Amino acid sequence: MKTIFSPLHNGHSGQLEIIAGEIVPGFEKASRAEIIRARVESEKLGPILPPDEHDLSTAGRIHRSDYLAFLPTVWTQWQAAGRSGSALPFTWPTRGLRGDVPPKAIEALLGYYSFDGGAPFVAGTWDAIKSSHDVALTAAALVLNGEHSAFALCRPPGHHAGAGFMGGYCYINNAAVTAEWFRQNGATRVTILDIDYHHGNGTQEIFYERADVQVINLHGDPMNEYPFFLGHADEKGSGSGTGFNHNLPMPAGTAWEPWSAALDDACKRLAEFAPDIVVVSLGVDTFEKDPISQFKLKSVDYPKIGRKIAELGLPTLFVMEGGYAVEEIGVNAVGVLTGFEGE
Ligand code: Q9C
Ligand code: ZN
Repeated sequence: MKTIFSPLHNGHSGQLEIIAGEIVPGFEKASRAEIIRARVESEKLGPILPPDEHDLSTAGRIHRSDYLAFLPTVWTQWQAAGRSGSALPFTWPTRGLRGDVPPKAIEALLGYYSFDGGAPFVAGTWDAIKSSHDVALTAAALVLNGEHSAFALCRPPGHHAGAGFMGGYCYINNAAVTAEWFRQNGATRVTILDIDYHHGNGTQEIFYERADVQVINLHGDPMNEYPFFLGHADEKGSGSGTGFNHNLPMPAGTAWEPWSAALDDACKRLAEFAPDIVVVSLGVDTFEKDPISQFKLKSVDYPKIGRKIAELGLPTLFVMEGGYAVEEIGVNAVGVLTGFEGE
């Protein structure tokens, strides 16, 4: 399996976040991608190739054009306002406020285009976002051109980003862009199978009214887990998309047995849909030692996940999402891929 990777992700580093009332270094850090890349090498998964440049036309079909135009300007606007540190919002247009009037001040625009304070900008953030997008589309092209699978080693991740907002470390929804690109380039049906610990709220929103892209999510129950405000089992799609969104929320403490039963359920629904291509939103924050998550999967479980996905027998694109136990992130993420290849 080929891996697509760009070192430009490294410019998106040094961010801070507030968690449990404390300011801490961001969990979504550059070493995550570097450690996965090193594991791809040491496991001899296959060649590691740089991305080709792709324009934002496909992203423009799933994201709002004003949102996409805003992202490359954030750091410049932040600096022009005399700020330093990380560009972060602290005001959001929730119920009772005007969410229909884009403001002018940069800190207000950041709130207008986000659903939380979890997507900071530093100087290299836009170049990292764009490189992650290019990584995803370059890997997608490998699969469309006949490779059975490919690994998009994306950083930053994407699945929390919706049509018009960022959040949860995500800016452009890389997996959603590839699904749309597959649809534009000959695939009739695509499934996005999201196995990140957190519900992929952005992906769900983007495809919620569509019957051509099935979205299946396995995740921590949003009653008690981020992103809290989407991801319940009764969200099944709307309009012609009704029946094409599947949520499988699970409680804190979920270990391999119930989690893999949910994956079997997901694979059954996926097989019934019979997509031409599967896009896996690959998060390994389901790991027992993940610092911000509550599931109990072990390193030996990740190859079993890959094997179950391989049994579908479909062309598969793996798109990297979350996973914050940095020490084991390479073993776990690449474990899924080697499991898929049957090693
Ligand atoms: N201070 C992914 O796994 N943290 N994202 C809230 C707000 C939420 C996880 C941060 C964790 C987001 C791609
Ligand atoms: Zn996650």
